[in-house]
Amino acid sequence: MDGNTGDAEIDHDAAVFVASRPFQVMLDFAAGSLTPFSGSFVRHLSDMASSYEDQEAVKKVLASGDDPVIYKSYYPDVPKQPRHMAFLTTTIEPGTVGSEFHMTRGHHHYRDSAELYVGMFGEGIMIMESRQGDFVQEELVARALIYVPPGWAHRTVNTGSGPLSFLAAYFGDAGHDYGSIDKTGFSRRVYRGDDGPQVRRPESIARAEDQL
Ligand code: S6P
Ligand code: ZN
Repeated sequence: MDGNTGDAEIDHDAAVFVASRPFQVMLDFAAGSLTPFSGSFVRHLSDMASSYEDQEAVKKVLASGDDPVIYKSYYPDVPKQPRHMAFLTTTIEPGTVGSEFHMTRGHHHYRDSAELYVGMFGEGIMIMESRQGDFVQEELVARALIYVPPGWAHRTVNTGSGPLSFLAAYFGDAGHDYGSIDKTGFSRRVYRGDDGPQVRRPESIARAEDQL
């Protein structure tokens, strides 16, 4: 058996496996970024205006000419293929839109698969909801690991007074389904309350349920 090709002779997945080489990047625990990174994206309020409950508050901010950065992500070049592991850092700026804390857009993965979150700095809450409607919230702080099982939509919310930064690792071929969350939203939202963050059903949903 040829040492260079022997595995390929018995690896029936080889046709879909994109070869790549090991690499190292540095996690910047102060800036919440990767060095070096291959790509990055920024989501401004206008990129996710419909995600927030208080549409009057969204319109007011955007009409003032402001379009604040809500979060920024950095990622390395990992093939979007089975058996690879993609990862990226995200830093959410502090603040609220109306009384709802800054948050990520939130998504399911097209291919239901697990994801691991690692808190780097700041204070936040991750809300997660299964396709069956089960809801779980977990605190995301420095050194917290949050395991998101396959089939659970997830959104991260910055409830602190400074930036919230974390690393997330997921399957290369997981894909991101934003459409279903854009359409139905999560059953709970995270609001600034007098005594700290409140995770509760939006008023509109609570009212509709009261009438049932
Ligand atoms: C990727 C993982 C996170 C988010 C990031 C931005 O699967 O869950 O890295 O991509 O926090 O959130 P979103 O909802 O805009 O992708
Ligand atoms: Zn994800």
